Amino acid sequence: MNDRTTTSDIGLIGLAVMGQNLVLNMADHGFTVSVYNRTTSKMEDFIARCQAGEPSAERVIGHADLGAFVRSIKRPRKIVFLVKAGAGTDAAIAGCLPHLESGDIIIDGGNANWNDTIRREKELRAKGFEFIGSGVSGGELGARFGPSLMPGGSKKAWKSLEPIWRAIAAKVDPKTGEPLEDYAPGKPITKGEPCTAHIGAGGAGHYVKMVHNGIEYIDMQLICEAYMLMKTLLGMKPDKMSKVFEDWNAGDLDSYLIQITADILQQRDPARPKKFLVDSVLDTAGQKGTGKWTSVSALDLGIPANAIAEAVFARCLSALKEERVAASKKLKGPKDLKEIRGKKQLIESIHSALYCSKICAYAQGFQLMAEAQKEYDWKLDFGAIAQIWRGGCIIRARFLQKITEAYAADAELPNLMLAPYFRKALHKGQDAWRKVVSLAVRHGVPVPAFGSALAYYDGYRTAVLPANLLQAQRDYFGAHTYERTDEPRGKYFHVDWPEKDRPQLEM
Ligand code: NBP
Repeated sequence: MNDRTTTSDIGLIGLAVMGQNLVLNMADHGFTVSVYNRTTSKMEDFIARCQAGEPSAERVIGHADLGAFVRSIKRPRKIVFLVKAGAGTDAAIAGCLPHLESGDIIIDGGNANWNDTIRREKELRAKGFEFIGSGVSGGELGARFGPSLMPGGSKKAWKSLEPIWRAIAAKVDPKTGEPLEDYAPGKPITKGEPCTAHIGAGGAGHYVKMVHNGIEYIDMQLICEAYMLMKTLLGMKPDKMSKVFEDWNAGDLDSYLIQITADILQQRDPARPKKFLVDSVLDTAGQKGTGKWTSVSALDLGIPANAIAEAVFARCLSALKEERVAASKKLKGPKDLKEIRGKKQLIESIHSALYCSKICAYAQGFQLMAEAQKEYDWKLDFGAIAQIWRGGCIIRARFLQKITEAYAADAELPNLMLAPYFRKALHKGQDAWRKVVSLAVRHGVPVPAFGSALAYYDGYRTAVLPANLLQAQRDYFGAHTYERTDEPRGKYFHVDWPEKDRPQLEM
């Protein structure tokens, strides 16, 4: 594409939406970036687009030849891969390896499964290369103007990548945690605290990105349930609900997802301008797998991330559109319902239900990461993780500052719900939260995320659960043994159940 002999600061392979935007972000911050794409015409189109209107175009160097691309980068080379996760990443890395030299650093910025990242790191380390698996969050706009970046890998490799990652990451005000978002092409934000930090070794970065996405699933589902309640129980139109979300965005629910919900609900349908677009969007949600991975990991590690899993199942249920339509004609809901009064009060209660459920959802995500760090021998800094999520990413929210503060006050916090700020919020909101869930149940409105978050709260605060009976059942049919309330933990007993008089046997 060009024959410049410049040595670039970094290289990037994969010029789809994320790659293109990350390249422009790096170039805006003064880094020279060599770029390569499997399909050369896409690279050429991108270079042409840069030259037609991007202020930093001169720092973007296109290459059609992979060897020339690699040779154009300063050593030790840093090469970011932003290609389709899974087999695409393996193939792209394999194609590049013959051109690399020992000590070069491969950075996978795709949505890799952390198990793949652990495997790739081991394989590449054995061949003499460094490997960083970095979560990149914030979609297209985040990549362009400041993503949240979650890198995992060796400290040595991170040291080399750090100046670039810190420069291009989203920035927040260090005191308030508010995102600094006034960034235009060619005029990047250089002040503020960057939303990136070394997460840990191996797959830690991609694991934390995965949990971020799991939380994103539940955050979105909770908002959708609030919308469903206002629509179904109160008959509110999208523009009226938009106003409610806008009001909420000025308070403790202030977040990117609440803001875009307010925007979405105002949007008219271009095809039918008298209608709101949201009413024309089919109610089936897609998914790419990171919510499922989070739930599978929670099941593997034995962590009760039930609300996160429920958000994944809610998408699965939404996908059964034809079945639901057929069932809606056959399965009856509750009858003789009274008209709902006290609209303003119910909206306030829905706000409380949303906020309390959100606290539970984050508590689950952080509890999961705490277990994962034990399992995979990582050292995660939960305050720093919340800090990284304050800007750039999809779940950015004022709320995250409170999580950072909670872990700053107690780094060993066993559960976020126990931090004084969140405990107080749960105590204050729980009556309204219970009212909303019972009203929804009474009226047959599905609120799986509100309900499962409440079950988590109640389960976690219950000193004696019915698992005594459950364990007895297990011992009855499978001799699985049980521990006793009046004996130290770790001593196991079994009884021959049908013969009631038999003495207990200590195992
Ligand atoms: P896609 O995930 O759609 O991937 C397209 C890119 O992968 C193209 O450049 C394509 O090259 C390249 N590619 C494929 Br497919 N197979 C390849 C192979 N075997 N060898 C080399 N290149 C190959 O792009 P995206 O949406 O920009 O996402 C990039 C990564 O970032 C993904 O892992 C994604 O999960 C992650 N991510 C995406 C978002 C988002 O909002 N989109 C957010 C955060 C993270 P081609 O042009 O020759 O087909």
